[in-house]
Amino acid sequence: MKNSKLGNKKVIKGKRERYKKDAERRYGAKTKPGTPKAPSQAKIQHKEARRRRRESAPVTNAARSENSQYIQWFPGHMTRTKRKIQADLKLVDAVAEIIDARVPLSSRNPDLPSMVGNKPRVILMNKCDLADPIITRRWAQYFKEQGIKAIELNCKTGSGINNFTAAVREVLADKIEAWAAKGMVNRPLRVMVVGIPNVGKSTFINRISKTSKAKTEDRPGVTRGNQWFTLSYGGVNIDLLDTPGVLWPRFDDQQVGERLAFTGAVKDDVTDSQQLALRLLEFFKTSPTQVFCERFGLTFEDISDKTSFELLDMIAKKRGMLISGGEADTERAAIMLLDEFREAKLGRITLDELPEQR
Ligand SMILES: Nc1nc2c(ncn2[C@@H]2O[C@H](COP(=O)(O)OP(=O)(O)OP(=O)(O)O)[C@@H](O)[C@H]2O)c(=O)[nH]1
Ligand SMILES: [Mg+2]
Repeated sequence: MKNSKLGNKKVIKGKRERYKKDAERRYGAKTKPGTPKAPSQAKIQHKEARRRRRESAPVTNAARSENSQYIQWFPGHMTRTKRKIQADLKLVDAVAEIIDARVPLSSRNPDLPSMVGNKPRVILMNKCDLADPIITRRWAQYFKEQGIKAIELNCKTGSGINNFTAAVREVLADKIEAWAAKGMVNRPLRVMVVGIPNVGKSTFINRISKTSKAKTEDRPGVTRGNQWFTLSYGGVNIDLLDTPGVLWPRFDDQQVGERLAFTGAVKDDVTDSQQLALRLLEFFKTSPTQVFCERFGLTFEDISDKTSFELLDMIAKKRGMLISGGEADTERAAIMLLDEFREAKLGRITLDELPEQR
């Protein structure tokens, strides 16, 4: 048969050649494959602005250390998400702000009030299983005193999830009464789930809907668009809108950026793991814990006498992380240390103190 596979390929190739020639005639020849494309003027300007911002950024508090680094992560999709959140706000009755119980202050986006206005809001303190339980209780009390409805959650097990509908109904009490007066009895509660990246927004939705429809992963920046989920929980109809995690353009307090990098809300690619691990060790030097010492076979004297780098070196050697020549592989040890912190293997640690203790 004439219309063989080869024959078809030829026709397509011919078409492609024609398209290419036509495009070259109109827009000029493309650079040869392998030739790096020159950055556009806009890209150069963007990079230059970023460099200027970086240099002018004030470094505050504990971040003043030789191991401190400037942390920032605000990719374009976050700006788009902010706009989408504002646009979709009219579709919801309330906003559920998910925060990380290990950093109840640092994980609250300061731009959120301007994004969601005065929509009734509840705070879900998630990942309680990784935070210090006593401090989490104090934070919950603190929010209560501030007149903010907050509930403690562990979306890994579902603990605390049955308080969600009651909390939403409480902040929407007036609206629910008005709906009932109009005969709208089982009207779904429409709630937008917002928060910084990797705090467990999608995991919460999966947990409450008893499905795994929302994509989740142990890295920030997984959800890329707003998505609705319809469910019924304890006889209450709920529509939840999952949103991508949003940070803000600049951490004025670099300690905030650092803490968000420790907990995994900032993409690892934009930080230097070793410097970050050294900063984490500086935290353990000021607040040493038994669990930390035992895990790496260190004494409290080691922790106070040694520099963070010496500690990282010791940890690498104790874990057999060596490079050729028997030297410690501190880069590998740094990544391991951050991973273990994130999994609470170094203890259940809350990094943010309550305002009165600051
Ligand atoms: N230990 C613990 N891990 C949790 C909890 N909730 C979520 N996770 C984990 O946190 C990681 C991030 O969860 P996601 O639901 O993808 O987070 P997200 O907020 O939707 O993240 P983005 O879509 O990137 O903004 C996953 O590995 C979850 O398993 C929790 O309560 N405890
Ligand atoms: Mg998500």
